[in-house]
Amino acid sequence: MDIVLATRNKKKIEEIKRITSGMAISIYMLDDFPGCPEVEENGVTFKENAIKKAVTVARYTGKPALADDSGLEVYELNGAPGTLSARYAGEGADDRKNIEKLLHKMRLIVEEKRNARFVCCIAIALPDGVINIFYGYSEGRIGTEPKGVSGFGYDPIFYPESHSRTFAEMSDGEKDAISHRGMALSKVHGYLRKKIDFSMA
Ligand code: ITT
Repeated sequence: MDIVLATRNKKKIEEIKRITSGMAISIYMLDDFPGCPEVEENGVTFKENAIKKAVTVARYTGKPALADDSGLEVYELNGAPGTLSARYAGEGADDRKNIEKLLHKMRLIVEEKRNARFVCCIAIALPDGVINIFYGYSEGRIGTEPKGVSGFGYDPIFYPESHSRTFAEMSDGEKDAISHRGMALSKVHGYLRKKIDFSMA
């Protein structure tokens, strides 16, 4: 099955390609379809944004499209940065600035209240209009300073539950095995297997 990845985030692309490498799919990039419209991510939920991105790309390309809308939710901050994770410190802000802003906002929050989770919502839109949604979550807590150099985004300050290293201190395989994206994509794997078995029956 052909699938177009409806994302321009290079780190996400790297992770999605890595995690789906054993799946029976041929992956296309947005760069393979110049002129594909950009999507304004103004949804209130991860699901709304993921659907918007996947549907826009499936319509334009005529191929199934997979979009990932994801982010970090800090419980004590009522779920912030949430859907604004990529631009928490402003439009065009980089990972370092976003982390700085979050650590500053959390400077008075004590250890026991620094719980957070990563959310990944994946939407697969088919050209005939059918949409499937898959969620993955990774629970953990936010540290007080960045640690590690792997991964991207908030990885250097996120300690997954029952781990004493941040995502950025883990190998790719270690992160994928417990990450929100890994969890959501393993559900995608199950869906694709059923779909392929069905089409061959
Ligand atoms: P696309 O919309 O093109 O996919 P984007 O970077 O704008 O790219 P999102 O709106 O879904 O994507 O924002 C995701 C942000 O959430 C990302 O930029 C990181 O700041 C954070 N994030 C998501 N997954 C993460 C992960 O595995 N590790 C660290 N941070 C992550």
